[in-house]
Amino acid sequence: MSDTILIIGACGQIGTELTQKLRDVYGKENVIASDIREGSEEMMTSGPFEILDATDKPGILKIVQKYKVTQVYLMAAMLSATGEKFPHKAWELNMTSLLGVLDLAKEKHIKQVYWPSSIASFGPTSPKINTPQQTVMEPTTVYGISKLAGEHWCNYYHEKYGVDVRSIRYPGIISWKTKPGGGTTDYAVDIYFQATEKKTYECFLTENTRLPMMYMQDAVNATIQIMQADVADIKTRTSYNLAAISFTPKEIAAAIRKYIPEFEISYKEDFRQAIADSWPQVIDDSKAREDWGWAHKFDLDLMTKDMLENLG
Ligand code: AKB
Repeated sequence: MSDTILIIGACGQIGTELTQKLRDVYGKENVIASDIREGSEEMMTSGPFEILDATDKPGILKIVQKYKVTQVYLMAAMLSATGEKFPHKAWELNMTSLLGVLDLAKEKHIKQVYWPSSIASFGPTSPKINTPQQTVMEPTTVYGISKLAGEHWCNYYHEKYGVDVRSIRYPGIISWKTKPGGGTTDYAVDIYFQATEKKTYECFLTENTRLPMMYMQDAVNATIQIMQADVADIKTRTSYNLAAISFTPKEIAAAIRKYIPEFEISYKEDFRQAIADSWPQVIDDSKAREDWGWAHKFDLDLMTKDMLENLG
């Protein structure tokens, strides 16, 4: 039997592009997009779409049964910066949605689950350079706490009930189709929009704040690759470190200046600086590369060229 996929949170930054790619790969009728509200015209017309609250387990089950869904990609989440403003809401959304979907897999309604973790699951006591797959993890944001707890719930459901759940710790994701909302790495998306629109950008992080990042095409490919990998190759059931590029605001501004020489950046840090300072700078993702063959394609220059071509 072929796979039928449900994406929860399909209208978010990653969900939007993941949905289109999955529709290309699996056929549009086999990929059901869902979100709490309607999405772009492309999203609504390129395949089935359902309004769905990620925390509503009976509502998810109804859709699973209606379409005979076999795989769920749970992309709905409240990110780091918004999570600090609404800690209880962040915990409620991030944990209730995950436990509901894991239960549906445990109850054998679905066969496979994808759930994203994040570099936010690390904290200030984790090594900052070449942060290993397994190390000290003491996150200081609610988002990070929910991601670390979620990783261990995934592992628990796998060990205890045999649930086939797979996960990646995403770095900051950069894209031009849909903007992210409420994250700390969002500056690396906004900077491209402002560079093309206004030729200037005021950054909320300081110039030498280095963070792990990745272009959307790489993130979408990694997500589908881990889900398609042979079950024997998935040896980590908490979440895999995943890396591509690491840069600072000063370095991304210099990369943009190669194409827009008059571009200017200024710096005015806000509360997101403390979040960024608590995260790794460079991630060691050798486990993902060894176990299921992960390899990134986009470096800073290639990504900058593609972003500016698409936004220009
Ligand atoms: C955020 O900044 O909160 C996210 C993330 C790194 O998970 N982009």
